[in-house]
Amino acid sequence: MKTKVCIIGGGPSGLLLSQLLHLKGIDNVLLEKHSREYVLARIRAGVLEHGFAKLMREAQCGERMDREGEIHEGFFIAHDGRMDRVDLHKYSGGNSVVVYGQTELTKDLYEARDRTGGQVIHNAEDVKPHDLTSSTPYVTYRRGDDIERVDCDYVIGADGFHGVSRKSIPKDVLKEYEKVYPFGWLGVLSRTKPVSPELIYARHERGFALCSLRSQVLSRYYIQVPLTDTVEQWSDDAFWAELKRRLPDEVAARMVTGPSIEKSIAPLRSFVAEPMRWGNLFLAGDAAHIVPPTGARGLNSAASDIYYLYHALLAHYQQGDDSGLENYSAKALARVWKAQRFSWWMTTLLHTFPDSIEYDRKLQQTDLAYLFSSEAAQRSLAENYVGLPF
Ligand code: FAS
Ligand code: PHB
Repeated sequence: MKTKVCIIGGGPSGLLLSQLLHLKGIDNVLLEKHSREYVLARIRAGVLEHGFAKLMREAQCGERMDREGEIHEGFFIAHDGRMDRVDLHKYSGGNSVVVYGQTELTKDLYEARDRTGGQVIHNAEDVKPHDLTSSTPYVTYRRGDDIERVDCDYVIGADGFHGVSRKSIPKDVLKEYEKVYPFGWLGVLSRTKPVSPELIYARHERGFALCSLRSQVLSRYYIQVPLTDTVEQWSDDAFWAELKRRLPDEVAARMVTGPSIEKSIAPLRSFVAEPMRWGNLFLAGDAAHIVPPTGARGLNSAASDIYYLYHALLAHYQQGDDSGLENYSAKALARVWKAQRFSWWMTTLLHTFPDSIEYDRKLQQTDLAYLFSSEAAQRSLAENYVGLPF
């Protein structure tokens, strides 16, 4: 088959770009290696920057997000036996974030693609991009015994950290930067009333904890665990007991516990691949960069990639202007690295590091004391958390 843009990966990055391009009449085909059920079974991000929410509305996919999502104008940091609130609205010049699960957002994007006759091909196996530096790139994939081919102008690698796209860039061209953290997050989803109307990030000597939510009847909690831990080692009771130990007494006392409906451990890493373009291949989202989820930048870093790619492809097809495509990698990476910095800072501030010394712990306490004594510091945190401009 022939199309203008072939998108590899049916996660939020690929789907959002596919829908945005479609609405502007730019023909595209999306290849996803798994079934839709498999993709939608993954529990991931929960906080959307205002820029991401705006893109969802522009893609005509924001209606349920606006109806069911929650606008959050602040969050708490629990530390040293106290709770301090970060006023996002005040310190970001009136912005906020939307709390709405990535699973729901991905569902909305799939439904939009269905509604608009999108060409989304699931269970596309052995997807392989070819001739990426030629003017006639193409992508092959296997459906059962048949090898199918998609001829296109551009290939978008939105296939996540483990995808095929980044690996299609020659090793002597690609530069990878990685930082692996010596711990992971054990996450639990439970049909319980959230312990707090706003998120609580907790720094505790036993380890980091996070109280988040998906709705007023669906809570999402995390605790920092050693990389050697497995989900099987953590009963629900053990999880709830440890979470409470890391929270202020008054929060722990009102915690509503219940059976976990999802429980998983995610390792924490910071990762960036440069460049994000090679020939007519453009990387977007987790295919090019990963952050520890502490600053809620993962999914949101994908948003600016999609925004830049969408406008660059629009300029190419509508005005013959290729400046956006030429500048994509540099422009996307400039914002990606700022999200990397913020995520690293939040992670370093709030987690306990196995090899830390007393001096490090004093610095963490001082960083928090400075944060809540300085409007400038809170403005910096707030502008990063609600999302730097695209
Ligand atoms: P995705 O990985 O979501 O999607 C890529 C898609 O490509 C997948 O559907 C995959 O099946 C498909 N694919 C892969 N290889 C392919 C191939 N060869 N051919 C075809 N298709 C292929 N971010 C936050 O902001 N907050 C969080 O709390 C948070 N928690 C996370 C927990 C986990 C366990 C993980 C892994 C990530 C988490 N993230 C979080 C980050 C996450 O939300 C990503 O930023 C987001 O999924 C990025 O979306 P995509 O770029 O679309 O990549
Ligand atoms: C979540 O709700 O899953 C979530 C929220 C904020 C984060 C990370 C995860 O920083």
